[in-house]
Amino acid sequence: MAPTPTRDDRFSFGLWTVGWQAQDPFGAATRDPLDPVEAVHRLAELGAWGITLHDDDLVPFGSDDRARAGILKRFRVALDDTGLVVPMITTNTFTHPIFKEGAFTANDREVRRFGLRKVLRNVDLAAELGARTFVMWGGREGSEYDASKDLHAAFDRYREGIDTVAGYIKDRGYDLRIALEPKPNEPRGDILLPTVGHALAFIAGLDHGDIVGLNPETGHEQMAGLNFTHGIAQALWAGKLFHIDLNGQRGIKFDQDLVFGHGDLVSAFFTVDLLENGFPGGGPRYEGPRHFDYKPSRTEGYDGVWASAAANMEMYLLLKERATAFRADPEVAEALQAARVPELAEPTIAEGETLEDLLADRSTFEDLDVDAVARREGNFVRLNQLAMRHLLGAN
Ligand SMILES: [Mn+2]
Repeated sequence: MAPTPTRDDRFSFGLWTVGWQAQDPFGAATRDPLDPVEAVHRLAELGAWGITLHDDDLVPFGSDDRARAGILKRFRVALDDTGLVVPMITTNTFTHPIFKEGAFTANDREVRRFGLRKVLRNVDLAAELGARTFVMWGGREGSEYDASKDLHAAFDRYREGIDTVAGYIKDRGYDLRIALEPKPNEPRGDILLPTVGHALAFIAGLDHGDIVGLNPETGHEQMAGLNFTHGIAQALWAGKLFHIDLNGQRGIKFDQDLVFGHGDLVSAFFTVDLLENGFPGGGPRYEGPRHFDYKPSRTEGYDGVWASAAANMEMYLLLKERATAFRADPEVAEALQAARVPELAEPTIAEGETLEDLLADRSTFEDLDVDAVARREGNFVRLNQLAMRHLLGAN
C-alpha cells in the first residue's frame, strides 16, 4: 500500500514544474499551456500543501500593473478556495533575452539596474502573498569564455546585488529570507556559485548574510558529481538550509529534473533520512517545506503530469517510512555502535581538558598501540547493507 500525502506533510511544487510545456533545446512544446488556477486545484486534490512560482510563471513578462493585478486576483481566489499556500517565491532573471548575459553580474550596467528593479518588485509580491522564502537562482550569472568576465568585479556585483535585495527586505520589515540556489552549469557554460560550498562561502562575506541562506537542489549538486546529502548537511550545520528543491538525477550530465527518487535512489533514501530523522547525535533540523522542482517528462501528457506530481510525494513518503524503520531497528542501533558512529559526537578534547593536558597524555601518542588501533574494523558495509534491506522493504 502506497502512503497518501496530506497537508501536514508540507509538500509544495513549483508552478513551473507541472506547468512546463516540455519545450527543450531540440524540440517544441509537447503539452498545451496549463492554467495556473487549474494547477492550484489539481495539486490541492493530490494532497499538496503549497505552490511556488517565479513572477513570470504567473504574470507574463512585460504585463502592465492593471493586467498584473487581474491575474493575481484570480490566482488568490484559487488559493482561498483550496487552502493552498505560497511558501516561496522566486524571480525569473533568465528567460528574457535582456538577461542573456546575466542579471546581477551582467557586464552591461543597464541590464544590472533593470534586473535589480525586477527582483525588488517581486520581493514586494512575495511579501504580499505571504511567502517566507525568496529563492534566487542565478542561472545566467556566469560565462562561456573566461576572458569575457572580470571575475573579481563579478563577485563584487553579485554581493552588491544580493545585499541590496536583503537590505530592502529589512527596510520594508518583510518576514522573508533569501535562499540562493547553486547550480554548476546549464544554461551558462559555467555558473557562478556552482555548489552549496561556494554559496556558503559567498554568504559569509555579505553585509546582510543573516537573512541569506540556501535552496540546494538534489540534481544540481549531483550534476557536479557531489553528494547531495553531504551538501544539505553542511548547510544545516551552518544554519543555512532555508529551503530545499527535491528531484532526481542520474550522474554527471544535463539537468534531468526527474521525479524525486527516480535518479539516485540510495542517495534519496539518506536525504529523506536526514530531513526526517535529523543527525544521529542531534543538531539542527530542517523545518521548511518539502519542495519539488522537477520536470514532468516530455513524453507525458497531462495524465502523466499529475501522475508524476503524485509520484514525487509518494516516493518521499515511501522513503520516509523506510528511513523511520531503519532508525527504529535494534539491529541497526547495534550496528551503529559497532561502527562507532555515536562516538563521533564526543569532542576530541574533553571538556575541561587543556591543550597542555593533551600534550602530557602519553596514552594518546607515546604509549598508544598504533598498530592495534589501525587494525580496528570500520564495520560500515554491514551497516549500509542493513540500510539497503530497509530501503528495499526486506526487513
Ligand atoms: Mn534542476
